[in-house]
Amino acid sequence: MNAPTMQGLTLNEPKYVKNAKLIAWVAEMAALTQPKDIYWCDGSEEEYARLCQQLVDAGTFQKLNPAKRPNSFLAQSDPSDVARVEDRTYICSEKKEDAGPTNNWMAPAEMRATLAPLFKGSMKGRTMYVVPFSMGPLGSPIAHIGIELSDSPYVAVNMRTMTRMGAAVYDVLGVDGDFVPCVHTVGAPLEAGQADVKWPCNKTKYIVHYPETREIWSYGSGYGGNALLGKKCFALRIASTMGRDQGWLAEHMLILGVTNPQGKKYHVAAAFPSACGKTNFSMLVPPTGFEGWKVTTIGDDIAWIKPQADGSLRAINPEAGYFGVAPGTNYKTNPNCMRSLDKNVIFTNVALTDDGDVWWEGMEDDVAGKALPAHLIDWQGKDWTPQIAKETGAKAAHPNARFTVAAINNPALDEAWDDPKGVKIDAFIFGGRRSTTVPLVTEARNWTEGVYMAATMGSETTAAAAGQQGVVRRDPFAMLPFMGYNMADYFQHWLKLGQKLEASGATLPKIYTTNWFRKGADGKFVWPGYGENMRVLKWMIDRIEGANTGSEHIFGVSPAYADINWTGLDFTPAQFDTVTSIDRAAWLKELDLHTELFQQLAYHLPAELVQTKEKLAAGLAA
Ligand code: SAT
Ligand code: MN
Repeated sequence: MNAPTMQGLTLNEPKYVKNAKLIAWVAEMAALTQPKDIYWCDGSEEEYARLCQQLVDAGTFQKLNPAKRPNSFLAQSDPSDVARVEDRTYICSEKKEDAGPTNNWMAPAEMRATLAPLFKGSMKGRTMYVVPFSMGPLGSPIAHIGIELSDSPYVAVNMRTMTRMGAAVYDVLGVDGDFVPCVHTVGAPLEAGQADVKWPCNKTKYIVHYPETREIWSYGSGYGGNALLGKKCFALRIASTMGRDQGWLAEHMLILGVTNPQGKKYHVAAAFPSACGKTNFSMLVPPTGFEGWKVTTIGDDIAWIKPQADGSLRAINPEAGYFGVAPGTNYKTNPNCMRSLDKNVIFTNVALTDDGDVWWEGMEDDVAGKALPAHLIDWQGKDWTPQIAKETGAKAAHPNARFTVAAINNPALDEAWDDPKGVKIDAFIFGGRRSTTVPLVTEARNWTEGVYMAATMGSETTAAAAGQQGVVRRDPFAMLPFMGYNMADYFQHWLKLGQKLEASGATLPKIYTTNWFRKGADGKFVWPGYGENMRVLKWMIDRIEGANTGSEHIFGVSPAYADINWTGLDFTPAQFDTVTSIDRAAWLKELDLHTELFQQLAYHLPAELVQTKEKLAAGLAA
């Protein structure tokens, strides 16, 4: 068609693009944002290499030493653009109640009027990349398609790793297929003759979702979940509303397979807030004492879960790569991850070594007493030495520094990771980051109590979001920053789904809460975590198999010391007590915070949850 746009731009869409709605939308967005040209990504290897080289030439990427990290690059972002911006993220439903009290809201018409002048001409002097992607295996009944228009080649190459991106998406889309339109600009137009910067972005930022029309508009940031719109924006915020309307779940969950020595396999979906070790848990290496056990990764961050006719729940990972936190990752905490990062990686905001490799805080902790590098270039391009770090506290890598790597790099990748049917879920885990109060592991007695535990989960904030770190906030289902609609309606959606599955006679997945992060009197973590979490996982599987281990307390069922396999780990009953004990006074205060949350979410809050709270409170008082 090659329709000219207002600026005399030609769309130049490839012959295989036949979707009229898509072509018209690209023309409309080009007329609005006025890029200098339009480039349709095909997702090929050659294209990836070419765009990476272009990013090197522009100074955004540094090519790492190919002898150390083949085909890998380092990007250092603008220091003001390093994390998700929750206070700039909006759910623009027609009615405020539909966004709910936990989301920023603006009426769609008002937001459109706010964004129009910002997007007008926002891509001047830049190329608009048309990025076609499938969230989930191409053509899977659980998958959905999106098209991202972005003026950032960094976004285009990251999307190729993070999603099934490329020309094959147009075959699935066909002439009249549906897609979620995603528009992204860094908000830094180039006037004629103006030189570009390494990491263009804008002080003003808007991450906007229109759930009713299923659109995403992102302005001003080039980083992570603000800019890679398939991830949190589509796969969680928009998809959660699709799930509400269509009867399925879009969750902030890893999915792992765990196979016992007899070859029986289970699948677990686990929700943790950002930067609380989801990638580590999904790639867990069973420790000494668990010979013959195997853990395999289906996904590390997001799960789309659809109920089946037989009452089971089947899950896919909508993503195709990992955008994981680098600091703290090493051969001890996550050896599979370290091996995944051997080649073909984009690193963002880690430090550069003098021999052209990468480094981040914690990388040296795999071997006791290992020396720090004598000199690095830190994530802001400045000299870093152990001495400077000691004197100024300067971090070599930003605490939210990330790697972008394809799932196929992961040596622990599950053979079903790309199966369009997904995998059957046997258990859900909800894990917060709490220094106190919440015990190591608790099994809910029933679905409603499980939903209650997930709904009232609290967690200490991390560097994944801009703002203060380490303060406890309620983070229901680890979805607080990612909910596309009213949180109380979402609780109801979970309860209803459980009732529906139960009515079909199916065995519901068990629901657990965990807390790997309790601290002792010395302020240090007591539970060793990482691979040792297998010990807790095994107890859950024993329970799924019907073992009557553990004992019931006010909140559910937790293991006794003797119920856990301790072979190969020196962990005393006293230490176990520190991570499992229930402090009644602390829990009474905790329940007050649940009350506060329920007051905030009073509109549409399911009565079952209030009743559950009263039951727990009565148990505590007894
Ligand atoms: O920056 S992202 O939103 O993609 C990562 C995260 O917060 O989990
Ligand atoms: Mn996440």
